[in-house]
Amino acid sequence: MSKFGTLVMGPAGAGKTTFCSALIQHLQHNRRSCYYVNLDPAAEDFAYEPDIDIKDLISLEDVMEEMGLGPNGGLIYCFEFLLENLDFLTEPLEPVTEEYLIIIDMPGQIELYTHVPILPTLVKTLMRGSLNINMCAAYLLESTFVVDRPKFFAGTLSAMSAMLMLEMPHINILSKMDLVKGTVPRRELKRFIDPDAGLLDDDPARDITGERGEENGEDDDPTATKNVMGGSSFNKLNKAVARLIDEFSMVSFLQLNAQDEDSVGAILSYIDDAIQYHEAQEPKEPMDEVENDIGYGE
Ligand SMILES: Nc1nc2c(ncn2[C@@H]2O[C@H](COP(=O)(O)OP(=O)(O)O)[C@@H](O)[C@H]2O)c(=O)[nH]1
Ligand SMILES: [Mg+2]
Repeated sequence: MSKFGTLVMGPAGAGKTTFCSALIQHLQHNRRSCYYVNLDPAAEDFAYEPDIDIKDLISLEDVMEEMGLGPNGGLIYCFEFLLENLDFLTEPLEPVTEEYLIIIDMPGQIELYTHVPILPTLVKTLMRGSLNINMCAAYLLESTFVVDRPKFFAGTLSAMSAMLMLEMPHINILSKMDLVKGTVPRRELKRFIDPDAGLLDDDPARDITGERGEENGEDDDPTATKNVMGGSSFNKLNKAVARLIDEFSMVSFLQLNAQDEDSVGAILSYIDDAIQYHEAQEPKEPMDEVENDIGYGE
C-alpha cells in the first residue's frame, strides 16, 4: 500500500497554515480524503482540527517556561523530543491509505530548514521504512518580498537550501499573490517567478551610485548595520547569490492566492504529479466506496 503526502514549509507568516486549510477545503470539494498533521508546537488556531497535533506531545510554551529557552531554541528542543518519540507520529500514520493526502504543516523557524539535521531525519522516517510515504515538499515564500529584492533573493536561497538538504521532490510557491497583483506589473512579476539576477541591477530601492541606503549624518559610520546591509560589499554578495540562483535555474515559483480555489487546485496538480498520486489510485466502482473513519474523509 502506498501513502502520499506533502510537507508544507517556509518562513513564519508565509501562509503555510492558510494554504493547508485551503488545500483541505479544495480536497473536500473534490471528494478526496486528507489527513492533517500539525508539527508547529506553537500553533493555536486552526480552521480544520489536526488529526495529529504535536502539541499533544509537547508544546513550545511549556518548553520555553520549563527549560528557560527562547522560541528558536525551544522549537529545536521540541523537534529533538519528537525524534525521540517518533511513534507519536508514525503509529497513527500506519493505517492511512493511498486515497489520502497527508498534509504536514510545519513551523516557520528558518533554522529548521537551513542548518540542523533534524528535518532530514524526520523526512527519512516518513519517506523510507514501513511508512514509505511518497512526499513532495511545498516551500512557501511570501510574494510581498518582491518589493525588497535582496530580501527576495535571501528567501529564495533559503528555499534552495531546504531543497538541497531534504533531497525530495520540491515545489516553490510565492504565496499571497493577491497582495502584489495590481501593484507590481505582470512583466516585472515574471522576473521573480524565474528569478533573474538582473533584478538587483535595476532595483528602484538603490540610488544612482549603486548603494542602497539613505544619506544622513549617522550614515557615515561604515560599521552601522544599515550601512553594512546597504554597502557595496553586501551588494556584491547579493549579486553573487542572485547569479548562482539565476544561472543554475535551480528555483522557480508557482503562484498562490489561498482565497482562489483555482489557484489552490493548480498547486495541488503539481503536488499530485510530483508524488504520482493519480497513478496509484484504483479505479473505484460506486459500490466500493467505504466509510472513512479517519482524517477528513469523503
Ligand atoms: N492576503 C492574503 N493573506 C494571506 C494569504 N495566506 C495567508 N495570509 C495571511 O498571512 C498571515 C499568516 O498566515 P499563516 O497561514 O498563519 O502563516 P504561517 O505562519 O506560514 O502558517 C495570516 O494573517 C493570513 O491570514 C493569502 O493568500 N492572501
Ligand atoms: Mg502556521
